[in-house]
Amino acid sequence: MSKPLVGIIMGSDSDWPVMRAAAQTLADLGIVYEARVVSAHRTPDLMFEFAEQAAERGLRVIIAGAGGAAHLPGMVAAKTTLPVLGVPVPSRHLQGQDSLLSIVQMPKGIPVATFAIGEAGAANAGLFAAAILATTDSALAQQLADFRAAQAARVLDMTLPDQP
Ligand code: RP5
Repeated sequence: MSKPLVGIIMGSDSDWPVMRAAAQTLADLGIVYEARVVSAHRTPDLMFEFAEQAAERGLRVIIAGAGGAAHLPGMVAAKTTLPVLGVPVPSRHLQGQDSLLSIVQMPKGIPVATFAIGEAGAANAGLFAAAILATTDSALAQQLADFRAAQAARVLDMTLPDQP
């Protein structure tokens, strides 16, 4: 098994049902990934270790999902120059708006690319990670083009039944 190119991290196993969409997208494209729980406030030392070692372990992109006070993507981005893609996970009380705002409002100097709240954001983060890797992998670029063509074909095939 080759080394993972994308690291998917999240603050809790409760984030996995959402973050699984990123993993599925990468798996569908044949991209080797790793997925694990790393919490900014509950395992801060592990978070720093993960971020510090990510590039030397061969990761090229990090996807970080978090809910509520979503400091995980920002703190990881502060400790690595790898691109960090943040996914706001829906939270219990504010439905992920807190996650979204706290990930997207990174102060100047340390960027986190921020995606939509929830599963669509996780899937798009997977696609965006693939697009980053595809800049140096023409076979993957072709796979992404094929994915889009198949998606377009599905839409072109759509019909609307029971029209009054
Ligand atoms: C965050 O707290 C996690 O990213 C999760 O979205 C949220 C709730 O965590 P649990 O209470 O479900 O473990 O750190």
